[in-house]
Amino acid sequence: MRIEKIVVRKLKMDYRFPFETSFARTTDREFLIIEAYSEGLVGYGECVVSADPYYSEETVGTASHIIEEFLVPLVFSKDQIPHPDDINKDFSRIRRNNMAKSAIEGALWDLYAKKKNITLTEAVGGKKSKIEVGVSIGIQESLEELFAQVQDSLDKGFNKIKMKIKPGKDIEMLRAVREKFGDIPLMADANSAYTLDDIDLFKEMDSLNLMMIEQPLAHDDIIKHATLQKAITTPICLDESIHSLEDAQNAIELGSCKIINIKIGRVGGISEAIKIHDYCKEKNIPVWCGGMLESGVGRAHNIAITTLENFTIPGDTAPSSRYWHKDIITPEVVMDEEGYIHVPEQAGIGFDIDQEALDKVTVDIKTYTN
Ligand code: OSB
Ligand code: MG
Repeated sequence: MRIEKIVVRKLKMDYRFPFETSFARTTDREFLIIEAYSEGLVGYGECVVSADPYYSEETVGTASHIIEEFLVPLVFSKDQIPHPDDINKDFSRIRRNNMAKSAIEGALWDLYAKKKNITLTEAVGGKKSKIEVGVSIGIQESLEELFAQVQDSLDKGFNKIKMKIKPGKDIEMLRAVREKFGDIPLMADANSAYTLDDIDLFKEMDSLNLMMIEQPLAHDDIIKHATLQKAITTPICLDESIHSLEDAQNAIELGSCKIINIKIGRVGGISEAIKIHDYCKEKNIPVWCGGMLESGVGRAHNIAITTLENFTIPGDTAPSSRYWHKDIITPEVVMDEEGYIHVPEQAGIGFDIDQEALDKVTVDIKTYTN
């Protein structure tokens, strides 16, 4: 395919409620939506950055710069892009900036699937017709609020409860939830808030029978996680530390984790996500799809990769209504009572863009023509 035009929209959307992690409390989201045009079709990609560099180093500003100055010119320099994997190879010359790359690559994946008149799920080689869903619950002020959130999530049918933790709001809250709700599928996400000095805390957590503890140590660490994993029985799941297949290979080789959270944006796109999935499958390391509080466009991409076989643990891709008053896709992402999202059957990402809703939350538009 030859890309004729790329549109970069900057969006600002308010969450239905504030979301607190160990690194920030957020009430709204600034991010980018990419439109890639070719022969009357449009492919959509989401750049899962935030306004601030607290989860990763990328922001709306850095991603816009990399997209405008490097990625768009690179895409336009190609007369034909036979497959999205090809653009992944071309982008590899540019170091990191994975969320920026992933946004453009994601739009090309959608476009590729639409051109072939197949679903994005078929394009990535996924087989499932529905995917199992979990929920990520932010840090709550009080135990009462936490209990209410957990109860509500169980009532809605979510198949995994992930609790965000930080020092001072960790083992007591996890223990309280375990005692009140019994043997529910429960895990914790620390977003790098701890060090090896906290090893005794993690040993104590072993008694809570958590499904896993996500990213307990530094965002760029693989070595110390191996030390921690050897000292505890709870599986460690890496999120922030894994940016590529190479990172995944190193982490698995060193025994730094027993599970990997794959986020398309963090690893630079769907092509790399598939490579990590395949490698983990070969090594018997289960994976699940993480979330970045995406709009429906990012959610649709997440649904597609979660249909791959080794995504055996429920992901964080919850329904649109959990986050947004009004999502930018139609229909919105919904979940059935058993906590499954049914994979859409329409070509490409499988959802239409709600143009009016999209225009309403667009704060800036840049158009690049080839
Ligand atoms: O660490 O998985 C994370 C949200 C923003 C940044 C990082 C993370 C998260 C979540 C929420 O856990 C997942 C979601 O509901 O999309
Ligand atoms: Mg995480």
